[in-house]
This record gives sequence, C-alpha cells and structure tokens, in this order.
Amino acid sequence: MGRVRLTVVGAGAVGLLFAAKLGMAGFRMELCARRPAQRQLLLENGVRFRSGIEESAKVNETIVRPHIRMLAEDASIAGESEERIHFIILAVKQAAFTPEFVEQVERLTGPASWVVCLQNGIGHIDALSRLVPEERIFAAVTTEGAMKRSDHEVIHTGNGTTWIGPVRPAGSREADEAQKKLAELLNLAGFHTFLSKNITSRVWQKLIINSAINPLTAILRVHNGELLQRPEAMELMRTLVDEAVATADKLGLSLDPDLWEQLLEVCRKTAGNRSSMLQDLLAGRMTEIDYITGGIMREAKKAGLVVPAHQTVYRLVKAIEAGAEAGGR
Ligand code: KPL
Repeated sequence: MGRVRLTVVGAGAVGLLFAAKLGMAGFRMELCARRPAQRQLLLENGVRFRSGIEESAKVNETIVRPHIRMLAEDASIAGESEERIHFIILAVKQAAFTPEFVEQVERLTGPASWVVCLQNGIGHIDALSRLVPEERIFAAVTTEGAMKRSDHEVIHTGNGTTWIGPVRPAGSREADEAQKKLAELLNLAGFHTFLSKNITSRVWQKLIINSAINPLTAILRVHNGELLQRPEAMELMRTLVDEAVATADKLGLSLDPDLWEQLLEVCRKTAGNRSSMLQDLLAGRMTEIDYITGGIMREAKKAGLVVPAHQTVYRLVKAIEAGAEAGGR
C-alpha cells in the first residue's frame, strides 16, 4: 500500500469521516478544505473523530492529522512521486460541481489519478466528465452514517456498506486493478467495501431511497423513523418509489426487487437521525433537492414520463428553502 496517494476533497460529515478513518488506518493522505477558516481550524486541531457506534469508544476521541490544504493550492505534496496511484475522493455536495471546481479537480489529477465520486443524486458526473475522462472516474455509494459536530469534528453514527464501480463499465485492466486497490484500502480502514459492475443501478437505488425519505422528513420536520409511523407518509413514499422505479426501468437499469423493503430498513436503522435534507434546512443551507428529486424529474422528462409526486415534493421543498432564505424560518 506504500505507493498510494489519497486526497479527500471536502470536509463535510462524509469527507471528515473518510479522512479520519483512512488516517487512523495509517495511510498518508491529504484533506482539502473548501473554506480558508475551516482549513485553519483543521491545521490547528486536526480531525477529531468519535465513534458513536462502539460503546467503549464513546469517550475515546481520536485526533487525526492529515495534510491539510485548499483544493486550489499547488497539487504536490513533498515526497510524492507522479507514478504512485492517486485516489481523489470527492466528498462534496453536488452543488459544488461548478466549472471552477471541476477545473481545480482536473488540475489535481495526473496520469495515475482516479477520481471517486461519493455524491447523493445524479448529474454531477456529466459536469465532471467535461474535463476528467470518464474512464478515470469511479462512482461510489456509501451508507455509512456520519454527523459533523463542528468544522473539524465528526461522529461515526452507523456502520454501512460502500460500493465502488467505474462509471464507464467494461473499462481497462488498469481500471479494474485500481478499483480493487481502492476497495482493499477502504476495507483496511474499516469500510465494508464491495466492487460493483453496475454502479449506476446502485447509485439509482440510493437515489430512490433518498428521494422518498429526504424530502418528506424535510417537509414534515421529522426524524427518519417517524415516517414509518405516519400512514400518509408511507403512502406518499410508496408513490415516490413507484414513479422513480418506472423512470429507472425506462433507462434500462436493473434494480433490486426488494428496494421498498430496503427503504423501510433504512428508516428503521436511522430512525433517530435527521436526514441530510432536514439538517440542511434547519441549518439554513440549500438542500440537495435539485440533484435528488430534480435529477429524477429530469430523467423522467427525457424518458417521456410524468412524476407528479416528485414534482409536488420538489415544489414544497423549494418553497421551504425560499421561505428560509427570506428569513421566514
Ligand atoms: O442518506 C440519507 C440522508 O440523510 O441523506 C438517509 C439514508 C436518508 C439517512 O438519513
């Protein structure tokens, strides 16, 4: 593993979790903050990691000190050689995928780089592949639970599964080897990781689950588990899933037949959690509605389908966002 360079871009809950666990496993890595104030905080304090899963670890906090930098800074770390395999894990929200961001990511890449996209939702890979060749991009889906306590503190709230796969299937042997290497090191860092030959379907499965849970928890302002207690919410989730599955079918994606049961299981397992969309709304941030529900609406439109339930929850979340922006929270 000595010849691996790891860069985590984005220091939100997932970015901090990946940086902390990879750092704790002993890998040499760098973490790119996106704001100078956060960079400073991380430089001074490191990443403070706490496991909320293991009872014994509740009081034990670990400080991890990756190399901290801004994405736009000079790409080289002293002692790095160009030939080492380099994984750039993008743990930023979809809204970050501006042309400027994509340019900065491209500048970070070299001949041995692979860019790994860890986003919820769809649409960002199109933006990225304008500058980064698709065959160098992996998509990843993770169900790890993480909560950011502050700009340098993260709590691991639940073990999950991580899937990785090339966005362009049937890639090169080099891509196969790189994927295996990445899965190997994520497993060594404690992430339960699998390779997927059909990552687009996995991305869609998570997208569909998020498109049912996240907007409803945000609109109703409830924890994930409460959706199961409300018959109207259950009915609406079912409709949202049916519409999204019909869209995926049109795209020729094969989804797990027990997707609905998986969704119920996610609600049960994360019963006490606030969805990321509810957290965003409560914190006055823009949500990922455009990339989750909006992504499904765009794909449905291209496929000639109507998705009225998605359109309705989309409008409601947009109205809540606009109200919050106008100071009406
Ligand atoms: O991924 C999630 C999110 O909040 O974005 C779920 C699965 C809904 C867990 O909260």
